[in-house]
Amino acid sequence: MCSRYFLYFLCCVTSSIFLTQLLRNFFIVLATSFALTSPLAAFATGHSKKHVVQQIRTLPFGPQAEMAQLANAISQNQELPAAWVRRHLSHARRVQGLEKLVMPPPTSSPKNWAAYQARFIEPRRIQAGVQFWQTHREALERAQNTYGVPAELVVGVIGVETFYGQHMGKYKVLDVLTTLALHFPPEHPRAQERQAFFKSELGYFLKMVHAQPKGQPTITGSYAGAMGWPQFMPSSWSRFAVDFDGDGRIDLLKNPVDAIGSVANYFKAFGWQTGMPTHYPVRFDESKLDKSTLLAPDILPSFSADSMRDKGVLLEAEAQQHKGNLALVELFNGTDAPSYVVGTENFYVVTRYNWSSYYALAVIELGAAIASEINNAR
Ligand SMILES: [Ca+2]
Repeated sequence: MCSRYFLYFLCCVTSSIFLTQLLRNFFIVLATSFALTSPLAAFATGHSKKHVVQQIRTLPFGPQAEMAQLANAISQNQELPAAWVRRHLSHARRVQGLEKLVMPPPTSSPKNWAAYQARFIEPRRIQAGVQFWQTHREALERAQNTYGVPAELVVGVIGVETFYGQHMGKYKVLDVLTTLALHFPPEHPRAQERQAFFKSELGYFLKMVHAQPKGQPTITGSYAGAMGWPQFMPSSWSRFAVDFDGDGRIDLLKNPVDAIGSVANYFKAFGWQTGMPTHYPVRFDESKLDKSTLLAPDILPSFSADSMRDKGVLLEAEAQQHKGNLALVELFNGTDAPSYVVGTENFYVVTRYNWSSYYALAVIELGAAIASEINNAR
């Protein structure tokens, strides 16, 4: 009897636990699906795309002779204590798969401006840019007055670089720069030059860490070592970053106001000319067109407006009056016909941030789209 009651009791308890668990699981599933489908829930929990990162695999570096040589060179170039440099470099880990990321894209895959444009000049990024502009209106206007660089260019850069601080990179900068300084892929067409560049950037990075009293080499950034809201490389941080909110520190990782001032200062330093347009639309007089001569200097402005006209370029009235040299910029659209614009010296200045005409035009068009929304809202 006793055992029969006990069995009955056990059965009841078990089914009640089972039922409780079933109900609990049901509510968990319900809650989870709400969290994943409701933008408000995602916002409240901070669950967003930026938290979904692929795993970064690292290994210890191999034999230490090269590392010791690198440490000595950095110590001398940057005037840092040798033991301090060695100690910091001993924490670096070799990032796997980086070699593939720094190789130029295969020539078999044609560049595609239309795809670039669709990726960067799209409603979500424009909306985030409008919000950024409204939040930092004072800093953007001050940067424009201080450096002569229009707010829309600064907003365009920060939008293309990091989607307004949302994608600043998850690689440890110490790891990627040490990996590229010691193991740059030799098959890269400019391997020697690039490897020297990353060695130098690692030096600037360690100098930066050394200058901060509590500096820890745990800063993260892109796979190439670019950091913060504006994705500055360490040498750019050292040369062009400014304390634009006046709190006594330069912080491009967490301070968008410092980022705004620093981007504007960067363009000023590279020769931005206030009031000059970046580019003009273009049509061709096919009967006179000498495209090979026009494209030979690539994006370096090399032709006056008159000289362009003689080579078959039809410019609108404002462009015909342009003082200074111009460049015919060709942008491929995959297998479709290329797009063309005429770039000014200011277009060339934008390419000093990232050496690509596709990048420059994306930054300019994103900034213009956001500026137009801002002006319409006034
Ligand atoms: Ca500051």
